[in-house]
Amino acid sequence: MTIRNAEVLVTSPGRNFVTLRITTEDGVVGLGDATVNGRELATVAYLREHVVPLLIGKDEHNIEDMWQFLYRGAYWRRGPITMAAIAAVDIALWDIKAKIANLPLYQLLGGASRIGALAYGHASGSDNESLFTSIRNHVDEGFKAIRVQTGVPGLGQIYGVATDQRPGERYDYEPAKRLPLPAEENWDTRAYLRHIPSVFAAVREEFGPELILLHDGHHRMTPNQAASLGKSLEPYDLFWLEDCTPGENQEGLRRVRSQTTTPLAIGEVFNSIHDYQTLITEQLIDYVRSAVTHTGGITALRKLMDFAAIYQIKSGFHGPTDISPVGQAAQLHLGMAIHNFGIQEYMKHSPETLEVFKTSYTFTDGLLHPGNNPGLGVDYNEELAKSYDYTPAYLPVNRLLDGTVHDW
Ligand code: KDG
Ligand code: MG
Repeated sequence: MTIRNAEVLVTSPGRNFVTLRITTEDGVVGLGDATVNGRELATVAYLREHVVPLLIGKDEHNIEDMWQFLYRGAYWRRGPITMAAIAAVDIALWDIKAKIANLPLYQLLGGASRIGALAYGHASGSDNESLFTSIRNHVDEGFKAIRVQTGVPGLGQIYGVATDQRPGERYDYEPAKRLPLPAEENWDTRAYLRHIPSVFAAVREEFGPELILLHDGHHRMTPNQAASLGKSLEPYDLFWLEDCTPGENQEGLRRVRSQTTTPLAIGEVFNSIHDYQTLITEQLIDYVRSAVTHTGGITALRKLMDFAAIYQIKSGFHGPTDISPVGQAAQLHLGMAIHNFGIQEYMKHSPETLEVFKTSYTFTDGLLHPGNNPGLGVDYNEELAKSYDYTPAYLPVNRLLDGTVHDW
């Protein structure tokens, strides 16, 4: 019952991923995800230099003890790099435990609380016509819930808007560009606020009241602006408005909450339960956006969701393509088991990525299911992975029209 080996694997099948592979003396292999988009080599170094030496010879079964050892033992707590490194260890150990039990991981977390996890896809368009095509593509694929992002007249490339899709094409949006310097985008919040309600009005007019719609504000508004947007979107019955304002200012959400009944989701850049303390205890949000990868793994995210459950707050785990298939599988198992599951973000990985990471999760009639293979249900094709060299990539930087750096 000891860990024999732990390796940090980096691959780039279209985009970068950092994977931790732990092997026990008995030859059981567990995988964990430590990908932090645009800062990948920081988690590689943290794991290789500071964590892997601590794992060798330890009992793979003592997951809680290992979590506390890595969190409290480092003295320097929290932060995306530390918490992604801890997450990778935690996910890999849960994978191993479930494989030894010969059960899919969700069975160890309490069993299935539902037949599948309601998933939302990303649709976007530079104008309404191309947005409608993208929404139709997602509906045709079976999505019952769709995030809607749109271009804003007068602005160029902005967050969440992919190259316009043609009918039947795969939606493909990778904001981290493989460039020596970050791309720079322009932003004008007033133009955005003027435009967005008309887009949701047009989408409801075209697609009717049933389709579940979501929107991501991507941290760009002040609490007052966010309150105004939330109010103006109320007639269009959003499932949520995400990251309407930067979440570090937890008190700022009081202003938003008091002004609008549009449901709010926050937390993809958080990495600890403590980042949510005010938001949860004062019921200032409706959905927790953390990813298992960036929040210290299954052990930590399950505690966070139990805390949220007391306040009727549900999950909406972050699932863009920068969460690897390993991280996505881990949060699907958790989402199957917890009572307060809400929705799962599902941005499909590229075919190249899914050849490196063989997954057992399925998507049918709008629902994701983690599959019933023992463990997470993900295999890593090392030979193929080695053929995709790490390539530096940066997320964009956002500037207001006068050149001031703004939240991206
Ligand atoms: O790496 C940044 C992305 O994960 C983020 O921009 C995606 O906001 C995002 C979302 O809601 O998926
Ligand atoms: Mg987001």
